[in-house]
Amino acid sequence: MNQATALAHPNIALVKYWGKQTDQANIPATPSLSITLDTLVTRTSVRESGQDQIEIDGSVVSDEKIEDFLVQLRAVYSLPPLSIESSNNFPTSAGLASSASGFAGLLTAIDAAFKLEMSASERSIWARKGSGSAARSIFGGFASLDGENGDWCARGVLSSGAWPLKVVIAITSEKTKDVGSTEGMKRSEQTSPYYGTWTESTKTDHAAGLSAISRQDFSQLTSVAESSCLKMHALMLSSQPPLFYWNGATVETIAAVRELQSAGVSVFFTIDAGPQVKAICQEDAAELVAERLANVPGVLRTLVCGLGPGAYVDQPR
Ligand code: 2P0
Repeated sequence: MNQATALAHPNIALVKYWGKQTDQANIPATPSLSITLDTLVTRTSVRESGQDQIEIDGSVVSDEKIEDFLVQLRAVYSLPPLSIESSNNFPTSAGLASSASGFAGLLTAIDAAFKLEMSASERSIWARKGSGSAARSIFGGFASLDGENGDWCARGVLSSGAWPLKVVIAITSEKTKDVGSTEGMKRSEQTSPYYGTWTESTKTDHAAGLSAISRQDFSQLTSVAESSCLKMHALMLSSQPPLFYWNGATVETIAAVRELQSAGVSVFFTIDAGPQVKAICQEDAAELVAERLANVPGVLRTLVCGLGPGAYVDQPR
């Protein structure tokens, strides 16, 4: 029986991907830079079965994105019907990048179960076809998703151990988001007057972010990452109808990060397509940042993560 289990971690973008060059195959309109987390994990098991069945967090679901992904894979590889079981130890579809770890893990498990012998770059290209950000979760530490080597593919740019930053996640809502990223990106492209400026300026941010990471320059990374995040949210707000992912606690948490910065703490914030705030900080500041953010009114709880590995197969013992 062909079967395998893979573990994959979500990643948080520091320079954001928002917009596609083409709907098909998820070619991003912007290069992006991310950090892969530890602690948060998606565990995905795949096995040959009588018919396709997808189970997420214990419930059988019909998931169009996964079904489309399997159609694309089967156009190239001969795969039998699959039973897929995926579970997250964190809220699904709430701006914590569950589709990134989901597709990175699913592809890694399929590659292992059916001995497709893909390289990491090939796995990244395939994971991207499932969900753009999933391309980056194939790699650990700091990853870049760009089109520099032809087909858009992620690559590792710095290992997790080389610059062991911490991420404090302030959870401000456990609700599933109203507008998914794929639909939101399309809306921004079709309606925001700022879309062209966004895609152009992200190229500059990506180069500046790569340079900050290679020099481990925290203050440069702070400036690039906060600017990329706020520009993406400005783009979202300028879409029609507006994409408004924040709540009151999101804003309060940004204010708390600003206070910490004023007190000399090395920390910056980023926010994705959801209301959670991710505060990235130097290792020695993590405890203080977590304590401060836990006390922000409206923050339900905080999670503290380090940087983690790329998607990998769980070897049976
Ligand atoms: C990112 N996000 O770079 C950006 C920032 C959310 C905000 O990538 O349509 O779920 O499946 O390619 O990967 C979320 O988008 O979207 C995302 P699709 P995906 O992390």
